[in-house]
Amino acid sequence: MPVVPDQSIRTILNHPNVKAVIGDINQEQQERLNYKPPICSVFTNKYAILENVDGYRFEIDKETEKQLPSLIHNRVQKVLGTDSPGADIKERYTKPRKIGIVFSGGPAPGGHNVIAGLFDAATKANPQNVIYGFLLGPDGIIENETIKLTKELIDRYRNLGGFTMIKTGRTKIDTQAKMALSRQNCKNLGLDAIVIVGGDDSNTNAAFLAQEMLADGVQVIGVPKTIDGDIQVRDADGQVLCAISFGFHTAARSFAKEISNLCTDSSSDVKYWHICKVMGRVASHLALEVALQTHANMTLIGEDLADYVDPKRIEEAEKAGTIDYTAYGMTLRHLSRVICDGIVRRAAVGKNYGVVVIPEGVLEFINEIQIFITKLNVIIAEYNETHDATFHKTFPLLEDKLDYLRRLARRSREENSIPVWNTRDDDLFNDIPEFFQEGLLMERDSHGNFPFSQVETDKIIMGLVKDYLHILKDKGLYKIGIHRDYYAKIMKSNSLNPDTYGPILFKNYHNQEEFLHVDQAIISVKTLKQALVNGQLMKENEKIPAAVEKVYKKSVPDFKTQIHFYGYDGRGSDPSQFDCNYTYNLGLTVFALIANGATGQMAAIKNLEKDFSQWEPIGIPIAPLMRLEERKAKLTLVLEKSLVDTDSIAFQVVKAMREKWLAASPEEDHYRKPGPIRFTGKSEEDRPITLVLNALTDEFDLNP
Ligand code: FBP
Repeated sequence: MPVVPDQSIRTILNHPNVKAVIGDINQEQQERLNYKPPICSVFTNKYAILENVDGYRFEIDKETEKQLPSLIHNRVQKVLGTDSPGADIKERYTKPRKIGIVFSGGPAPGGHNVIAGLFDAATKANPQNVIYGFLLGPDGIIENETIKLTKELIDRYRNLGGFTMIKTGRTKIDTQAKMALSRQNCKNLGLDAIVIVGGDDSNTNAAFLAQEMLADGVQVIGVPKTIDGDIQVRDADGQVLCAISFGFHTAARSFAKEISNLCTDSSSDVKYWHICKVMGRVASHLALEVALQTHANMTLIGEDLADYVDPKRIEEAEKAGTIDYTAYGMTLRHLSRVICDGIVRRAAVGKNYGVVVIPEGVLEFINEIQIFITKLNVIIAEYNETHDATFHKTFPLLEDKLDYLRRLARRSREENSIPVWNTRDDDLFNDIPEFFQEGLLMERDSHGNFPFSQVETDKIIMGLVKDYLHILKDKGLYKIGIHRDYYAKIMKSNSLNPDTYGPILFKNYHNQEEFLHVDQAIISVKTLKQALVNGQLMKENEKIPAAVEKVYKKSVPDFKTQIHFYGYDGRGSDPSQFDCNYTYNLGLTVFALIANGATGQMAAIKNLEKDFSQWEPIGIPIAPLMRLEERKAKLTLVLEKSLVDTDSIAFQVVKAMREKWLAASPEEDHYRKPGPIRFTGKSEEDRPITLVLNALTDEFDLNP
């Protein structure tokens, strides 16, 4: 290849056609940057005011009342628009302000638009208003790392994904020292308010900061962010205040696009089972939405597995007049059996391929694993509290950790106490594969959460599936169905009479099923020969007819998998229009709350499940939503995570469609193709399918 001289490459790079295609910003991105999200009608007025709304009820936790006395009686607030408020309101609304904003936890598509909405509303109210971005998450508040957010900077990120503008982090402001530094830094900056864009733990943190900073006159507002979709707020009577956190729709759409492509690929080369783990640390909302978007063959929903009881074993126990406690609660073994059942049934109709969706947090709902996680959480937290160095620093290697657990088990025997870790736990733990032991012993995050994304959940489950499929194969129960026409064609083209061999080869030859199933006893070429000899179709010393052997070999399944993880990719995706519009209006709502003196409130949009014209910006009180939960082995006040409601219409629809989407029948698969997130044009859906379905709740009574 001739070397291009420097001079020529410079000329090439300056060519307008080259410039047009190699620039950092492509046309799609330019369209995103230019896009102006529609605004809720209340924001078309010059001023936004707040009105306390009656008719919502919360069950207040005594402990929250004690710890957050100034916020516990906060009410739901509705944002209203006005052009002519009273002079005092006008003055308060337009007074110059300094506001700090921070991202906390994992990125979620739409975060930049929260900043853009806040900035636009703040500078519209008073061009002197200043917005600071705390860098790298809550560490930015503790360490006073900030940048002043300018219009130029914000304009570079409008409608774009990630938290790139100011980055994020997972630090929790959970000690007096960190709290004191945060207060001091906010005072030094002269802040009027801080906005915490985060998940359940970060919004919990927002409420505590709000209480703490009340004395300094610094307001704190939370924003419901997380792709996991587990911030969904209802009042005690089930009235929906926040149907979903931002970022969920984009992540689900992004995963669904990839998974739907795998459905297409897998049903084209018909040789792989694709195992897709999708993010969602605990709740399975993302997996549920992906199921609705793609109609993948099998989707596990953790919350559904948690409800599992083995009816057969209960019945047997009842007959025997005993109680079988192990019949309650899903086990990994049973789960692998459920998956195998689907695989075997599809194979029987010639489909030795398919797509399984596994939620990242599924292990949380498997009783036996949950017990390990809880026990190890306690052990690690207790160790960290009573020693100078942390558990993970002291025991960096798996062997060291196991040795510590062994010592605990031994001590439990000697002391005859009721220990967290006993010999039985130790024996069971030693039975699980090393990579899984390592996973279960991984360092918890600053909130004490178990890092599910780091655990090879799919490998654990699929390991068991593969083992069991081997057993089924050896028993002659896992076979690929042979199409009747194919069988007849092969036999005839080899001048063999299909009807002569059919009844010996297949157990269902005489019924009219489309797919023929090789007899259970035929599990090898040897047993095939035996069957043919016994059926007097050949002699012991003869060779099996090639066509017959070919048909048999076609019935022998090779279970091949491809493992995928969908998480960080979807989290970094550019937001869907739903998330762009949602987050921009959240930003406007944040300013309306701040400008009207609110604190300890979470900005939200009511009626997200309805048409945009019905969206209602509101402030939700965070404190009344808090519950005591065990974190790092201590009862701690947190915002309750919202799990998939197995009574919800969305789940019930998925459950009802399970058999159809498994498609263990000769008909075509029922895959749905959502396609990529489309920013322009009209064909993109305007809200998550889960929301569309659950919005019908009032129309149907599922539990009459
Ligand atoms: P947030 O709750 O902070 O939004 O993060 C959720 C999540 O995306 C989970 O789905 C996933 O388990 C986790 O973050 C991964 O965390 P990390 O970024 O620390 O690997």
